[in-house]
Amino acid sequence: KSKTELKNASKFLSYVLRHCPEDIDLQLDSEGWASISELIAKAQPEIKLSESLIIDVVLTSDKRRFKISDDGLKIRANQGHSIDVDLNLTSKKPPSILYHGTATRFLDSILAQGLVSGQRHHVHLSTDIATASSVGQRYGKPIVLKIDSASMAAQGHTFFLSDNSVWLVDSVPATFISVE
Ligand code: HQG
Repeated sequence: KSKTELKNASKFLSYVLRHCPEDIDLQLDSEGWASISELIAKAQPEIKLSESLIIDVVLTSDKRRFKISDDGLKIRANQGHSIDVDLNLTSKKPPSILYHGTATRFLDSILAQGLVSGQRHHVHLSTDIATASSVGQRYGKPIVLKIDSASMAAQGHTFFLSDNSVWLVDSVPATFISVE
């Protein structure tokens, strides 16, 4: 399969599994799972998916965005949803420092209000600067913020680790943020 084919399928899966399943009349269960056969049927004629294409997208995804259920029948996104799904995330003690990549144009607002989750369920944080920088690049000139996650955890903020190793938290007050 070509890179373009994989990328288009990945973008389509992100869209329907994280944000708008109703656009193709797809049912997700309360934990965000969709039946793979139903997904393939309902994706047509918008995009031609097959089981092997979906498996290739899951296996080649740089960020491991999706997961196939143990029985092989269902798929869901590991994080990044704007729709209400319960991923059954368990809270976990974070590393003492985490990073958030954003665009320079958001900096003033972030330093005034802290990081907020916006459309998504959580603020997304990374363990490394390079990942954070590439996340920030999506919105403009990237800037990496350093988050004092140890102090946040000590003060009662709950952190979660997604299946694809993204750290998630409800919000980050400005006092815990510095420019890396
Ligand atoms: C910014 C991608 C102004 C925030 C990535 C970000 C990630 C504020 C944007 C995942 C703000 C939200 C999530 C405030 C936050 N004022 N701007 N107070 N608080 N922001 O896309 O973290 O490729 O919802 O800095 O890799 O960029 O889709 O979040 O710039 O893991 O799999 O508001 O999405 O993964 O943007 O990205 P997003 P994000 P995928």
